[in-house]
Amino acid sequence: MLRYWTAGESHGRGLIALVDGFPAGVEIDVEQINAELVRRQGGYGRGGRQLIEDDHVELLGGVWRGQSLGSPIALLVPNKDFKIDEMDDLDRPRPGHGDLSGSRKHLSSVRAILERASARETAVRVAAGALARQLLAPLGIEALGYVVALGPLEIAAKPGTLAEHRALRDASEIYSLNPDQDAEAIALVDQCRDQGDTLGGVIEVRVEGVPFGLGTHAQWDQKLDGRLAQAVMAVQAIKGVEIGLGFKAARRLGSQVHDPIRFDPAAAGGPTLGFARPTNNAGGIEAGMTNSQPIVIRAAKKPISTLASPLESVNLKTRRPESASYERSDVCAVPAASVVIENVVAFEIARAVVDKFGGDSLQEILARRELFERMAREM
Ligand code: EPS
Repeated sequence: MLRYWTAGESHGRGLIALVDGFPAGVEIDVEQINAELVRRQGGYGRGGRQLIEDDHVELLGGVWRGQSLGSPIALLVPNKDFKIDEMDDLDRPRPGHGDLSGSRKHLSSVRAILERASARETAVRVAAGALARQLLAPLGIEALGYVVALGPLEIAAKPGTLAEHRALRDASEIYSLNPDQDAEAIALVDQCRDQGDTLGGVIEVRVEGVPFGLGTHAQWDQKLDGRLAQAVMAVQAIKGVEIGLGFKAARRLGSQVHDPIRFDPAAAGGPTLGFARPTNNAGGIEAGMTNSQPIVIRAAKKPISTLASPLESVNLKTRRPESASYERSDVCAVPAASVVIENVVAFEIARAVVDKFGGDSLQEILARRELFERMAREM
């Protein structure tokens, strides 16, 4: 089974991920992982920490001569702002953060909680996801994440292919598919900064080139939609996840929700096996399995909970009312979160690929995918 764990604090020596079950024979390009880390540091609305950090990954094990070995892969993202031993505690828990619940749960300081709860940890989740994409690339599976709403501002995608969308997204400071709306979005972030407030938004990830049959209908904890929802919901500040039509499906009749099935013999040689779907309201997943249509998943990110104009709180020593503590923070990290979500989604798809086609080597995965599609075509 392909999986990973992370460790490390926001102001500790660094963040690590241990990726287990990664197949052998995958070309690993460290610069591609670093490019994702740089993207995560960017996007309009980020705070002072990103001016200090120069995020990059060090591969500590599992890769030799540029290829995965089939053994566990250890990734390190060092922290330049390593100062945990000199940092003060916080007395006034920030509403929305883990400060109050975590310090009660562990009978600890607030610092002991916030250092791990911080979204800094997402740097190494991005690294693990970017590694997993290098397994997906030879299979022709590609993920793209972008911002579709920033606070009240809806940002409609310009039409285009995945490659055109990638270029649009990379030209936008908001990481949206419509750079023409950047000025409006930037003005909104600036207004929030001036008011000492923060801004959330909605992120969409599309995965293309997905074969039939990733995930399963047979056991709840292996359904792909469930696994994706867990991976995305577990990203800091995410409060909602939708696949395909999501919540909109509940308000429509069945005839307006389900994607008709057609057969197009001209496409039978491709990953759809010729089964065409004129719509994709299912977001590429039916009964916990991929149906060869693009996977479409959306995440709602709440505004960051550290406010420059802090909310009402309580001093933990005196139990008296006081404003919440303030620590350096971002005004809007929605663009950065789109990088995180894109990469955690990619990791789950890679995990499902390994479950379906085997985990020992890329060569075997490629051969088994070809065999599977031939058998499914001929049945
Ligand atoms: C983050 C680094 C953190 C925060 C941010 C995410 O660095 P610092 O605490 O030193 O400023 O800027 O985390 C939060 C906003 C939060 O509330 O946890 C990063 O690298 O993404």
